[in-house]
This record gives sequence, structure tokens and C-alpha cells, in this order.
Amino acid sequence: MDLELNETQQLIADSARDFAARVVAPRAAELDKTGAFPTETVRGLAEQGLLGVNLASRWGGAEAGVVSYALAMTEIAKACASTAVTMAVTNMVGEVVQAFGSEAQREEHLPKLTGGEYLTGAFALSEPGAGSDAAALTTVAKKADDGWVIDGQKQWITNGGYAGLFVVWARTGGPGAKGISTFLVKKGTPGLTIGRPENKHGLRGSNTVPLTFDECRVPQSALLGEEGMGFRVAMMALDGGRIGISAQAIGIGTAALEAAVAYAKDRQAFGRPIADFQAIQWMLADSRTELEAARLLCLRAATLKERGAAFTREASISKLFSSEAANRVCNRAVQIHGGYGYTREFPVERYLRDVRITTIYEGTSEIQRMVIARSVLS
Ligand code: COS
Repeated sequence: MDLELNETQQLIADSARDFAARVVAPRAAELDKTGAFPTETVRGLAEQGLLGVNLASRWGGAEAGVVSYALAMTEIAKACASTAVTMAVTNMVGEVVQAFGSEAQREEHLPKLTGGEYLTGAFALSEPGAGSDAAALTTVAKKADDGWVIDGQKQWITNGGYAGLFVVWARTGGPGAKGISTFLVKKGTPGLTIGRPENKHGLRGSNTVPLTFDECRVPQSALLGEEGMGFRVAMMALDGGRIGISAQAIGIGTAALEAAVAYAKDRQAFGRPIADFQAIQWMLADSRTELEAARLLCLRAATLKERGAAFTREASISKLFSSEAANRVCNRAVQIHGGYGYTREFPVERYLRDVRITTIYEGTSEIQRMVIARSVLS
């Protein structure tokens, strides 16, 4: 792995950092407070090429690779974790269509995803009764004369209320992983109802909804990839998505560490800045070390994906370590702030709420350990 960024990666990281500072960060506290969706910011992300960082330029993507994507994700998450997850899922949907879609599907959907016409994409795999055990999903798609009819419920669908395109997994065959297929469903398709947004602990500026499919008819051309290969499509997409969440966690953790450093230098106790005390210094040192390790794991997984090498295990290792480390880092940042860190006056309180989900979504820490353990034992 090359530890030096190339010109493209540096350019993407710099422009994402600049956009994050100018546009994303100033709105973060307000989004958290009001739960508003960052529509204008998402349009800005599209203009910056950040809704399709790893997509080909002929589809409107930045064609900048997976490492660039991870770097950009970290920069946006450092400014606003809610905006970052909105961006992450849209990139993930674009990559699924690019990797598994027909030429016609790519042509129809990718420019609208990268250009912001769809605003966002949504990834509809989880269900009320099937999260970690994704192969147990019960939404069905039945063949009809002119296409498919989808019935069922989806849960925890990020961007669902603002997505122009949904990637939907449904059962088209028998039980288990082999009976699942993937469909592309456009917003406004009759039979698709968007539920009420969840009232979440963190990421309050992101949109998370349940979906109901009630005799939702889609044409034959909505089938993505071959019938029955849906579970593999989901797993491969999640492998990539886990690199994104790892990068997001690193961004939130970095913001928390920077806030803790600034506070520790400023806050006086016992006649001197608390940064003079070893107890505080060791917390800062541990946080810096863990974030640095997380960054290297994340860039390693991204590099493997970019080269076309196997990266399932490395993505899980990166996601597991980064998300758990970032939770520790945010916790320490609150501790360093003392009582002030527990109030909404200081951003570390938001970082701690926002970072919490990173050990849960796109595969819990327990699922990552399962993937890693299987690989260790194989
Ligand atoms: N890439 C490609 N194919 C994969 C894969 C991957 N990363 N992981 C599994 N598969 C394939 C397997 O090779 C197998 O195919 P064959 O039957 O042809 O050999 C098939 O998929 C079934 O795999 P497996 O038996 O491992 O499935 P399990 O039901 O045991 O599930 C885990 C495996 C736990 C890894 C999976 O269910 C998972 O990742 N769950 C978490 C889901 C998640 O992250 N949800 C978050 C919400 S989505 S936003």
C-alpha cells in the first residue's frame, strides 16, 4: 500500500475538506437540532462530484477511486455525520448499479444519481424481522406478465424519504440466500409507501424511514443482475459500504479529538490548562493513536478494493476497528469537556450521539467479527 496520496486523491481530499468547511460544517448543528434534511448541501455534493466518487466519468462520476472516496467521506463526516451518511448511501447505490446493472440501467439511473436529479439513492435490504440475518428477508417479488409485483416491508432505510431510486431486495425463489433478487424501484412507483421518519438518538439530519410495498408493480427491466443473485449483490455492496462507514467513523472521531485538544488547551484547572495534566494527555494520545490505526486499516481496505483484489475481510476489520475506536475517542472527548461536554453547547455531545450508530449499521460489530472469524478459520 502506498502511504503517499497521489494527485487525484489529494485533490479530492482537499476539495472535500474545503466544501465541508464552507458548506457542510456551518449547517451541522442546525440539522441536528431541527432534523431538517440537507437538500441544498446534497445538491452541492453532486456539483463537487461527491455523489459518485468511484463512478466512471461517463456516468457523471468523479472516477477518482475508492481511496479518494474514503478520504472524501472522512472530510464530510468530520463536518457533519448526517450529511456524510446521506452521501455514503448514494455512492453505494451508484456503485451497485455500475457493478451489476445492464448498460440500459446504468444509462438510465447513474447520471441522475451522480448529478443530483434523484437527490439521493436508498438501499432497501433490512426488514423489521431481518437485519443481521439478511438472508431471512421476507419481502417477495412475484412474476407478473409484464414484470414483477413486490410485497413486503423494509426498515431503517437511510435517505428513503428523499431518494429518487431504491435498490430493493426481495425473495423471488425458495428460502435462504439463493432465493433473493435485486430490483431498481423508482420513487413514486404506485404501491411504494414511505413511512414516518425515525426519531433517532443521533444522525438527526439524516433521513431513516420504513418502506411498505403493497402490490408494487415494476417492469422486467427493474431486475438488477440475474434472478437469484441478490444476496451476493447485497454482500458485495455492503463490503464496499463498510469502507465508507469506517471512513465516516474516522471523520467523526477526528472532529471529536480536535475539539478535545482545543478545549484542553483552553480550560484551566488547578492554575493551569488541563492539557498540562498527564491524565488528559494520555487520553489525547490514545485517541490520536487509534484514529491513525483506523485510517491505515481503512485505506488498506480501500486500496484492495480499488485494485480489484478481495477485500471482504479487510473491510470488516476496518469497519470494526474504526467504529469502536471512534466511539472511544468521542467518549474521551466528552470526558475531557467535563460537564460542558454533556450539554448541547459543545459539539462533542453531538459527535458522541452521531458516532454511536457506526458500530450498528452496515453490519454490527458482531457481524464484522463473524465475517473476520470465518476468514480466520477457513
Ligand atoms: N461477497 C460475495 N459473496 C458473498 C459474501 C461477500 N462478502 N458474503 C457471502 N457471500 C455469498 C456466499 O459465498 C454464499 O454464496 P454460495 O451459497 O454461492 O456459496 C452466499 O452469499 C451466502 O453466504 P453465507 O452462507 O455466508 O450467508 P449467511 O446467511 O451466513 O450471512 C453474513 C452471512 C452474516 C455475513 C451476512 O448475513 C451479513 O453480512 N449480515 C449483515 C447484514 C448487514 O450488514 N446489514 C446491515 C444493514 S444493510 S444497510
